[in-house]
Amino acid sequence: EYGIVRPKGYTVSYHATPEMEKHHFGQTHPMKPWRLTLTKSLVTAYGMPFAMDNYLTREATYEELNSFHSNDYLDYLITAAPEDQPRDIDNPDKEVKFNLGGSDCPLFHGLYNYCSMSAGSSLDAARKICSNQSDIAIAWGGGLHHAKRSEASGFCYINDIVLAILQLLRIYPRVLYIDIDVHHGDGVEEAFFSTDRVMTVSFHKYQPDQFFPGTGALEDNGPKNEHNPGAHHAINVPLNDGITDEQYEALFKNIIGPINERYRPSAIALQCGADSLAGDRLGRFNLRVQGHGACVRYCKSLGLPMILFGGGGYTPRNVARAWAYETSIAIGADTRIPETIPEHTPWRAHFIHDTLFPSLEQSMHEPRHNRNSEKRLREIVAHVHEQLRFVEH
Ligand code: ZLV
Ligand code: CA
Ligand code: ZN
Repeated sequence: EYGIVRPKGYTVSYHATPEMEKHHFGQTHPMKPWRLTLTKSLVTAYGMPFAMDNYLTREATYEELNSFHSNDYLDYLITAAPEDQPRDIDNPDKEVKFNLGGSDCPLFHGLYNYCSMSAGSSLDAARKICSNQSDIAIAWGGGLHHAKRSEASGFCYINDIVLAILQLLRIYPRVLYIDIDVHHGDGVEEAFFSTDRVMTVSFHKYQPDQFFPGTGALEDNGPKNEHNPGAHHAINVPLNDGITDEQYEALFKNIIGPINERYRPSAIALQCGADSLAGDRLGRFNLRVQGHGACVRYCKSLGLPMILFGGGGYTPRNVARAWAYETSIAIGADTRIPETIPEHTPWRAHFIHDTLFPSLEQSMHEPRHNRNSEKRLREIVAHVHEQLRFVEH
């Protein structure tokens, strides 16, 4: 269909399971695992599975989760019961300690299964990259970048990205982590704070005390102690509301290009959080599906083995559009797929507009005022280039 064929000379793998998508965070919670079903339905309607290796995700094992997370956190996560079931009344302090059960990270039915499948998809993706069986591996169910070693945070319980990068580090000397979710990738940054084998780069809205998680200032570049190998290996790109495709794309290339030349990564881990799109329920940017996808296209052009992770994204129809389009970029079919959403797409009515590329006006009633001046963006690029002078190569 649509002339979509396997790309010549390289392999793309898609890691997912319908099991993960059945879970619910609760009626009013913005995270909707069902967006993964909508994504898969669009990918399938366009005929893309024919061009990829498709793997049904398994649950990650306790031992695998334990490669980053602590035993006491995992032990509690396994037994943690949702609000409507009898609780361990001896342990209210543990929920506080692990940041579980609040409104951001509720304890819902099947939570451990949801977490271990998200991690399983990212670990499978990493293993396919390590064994050279995939050149690009896709795990839209992963990308949960806020989770800490012993703490849930911002809708994230298990940091599947850290687990996957730890796998990559068994084979690849240096991994470049890039995060285009509208939120700061704090959990991944913190996990690799003291190593020079991972460089982390997050683009995000930054407004301390106003926007979650409040970290990721331009000047935060890793340990301040120069003797720590991780110094200068955390890059933060703090942005304001309303950034456009043109600005974001230029910024992305001006930052990732020089980082690639200076750091010479051997693999890329790209978190594609879709809450940076215009019209997202939580996001504040004016990115279109094309602008978000351009970041994936640019990373692909670097010719390195790469994992694509999901992440945030709270307007499911736009999440599905972006991740389906980015899947088409991975397989090199982006110029071949029609812009009109196929007639036979399940839940087609959910897309409201029948195009893969809604205009800003179609995405939101009134586009956000752009609060990013060209001057400030130039300062950000200059600061990042300055940091790179300290990076050994
Ligand atoms: O997209 O939340 O602002 C990766 C990701 O990056 C907060 N949380 C925390 C700090 C104090 N709180 C407020 C508690 C809010 C509880 C419920 C919502 C409910 C309805 C609508 C919006 C929210 C919400 N929560 C919006 N922003 C938050 C953030 C967490 C954002 C996590 C982003 C995760 C998957
Ligand atoms: Ca980010
Ligand atoms: Zn986010």
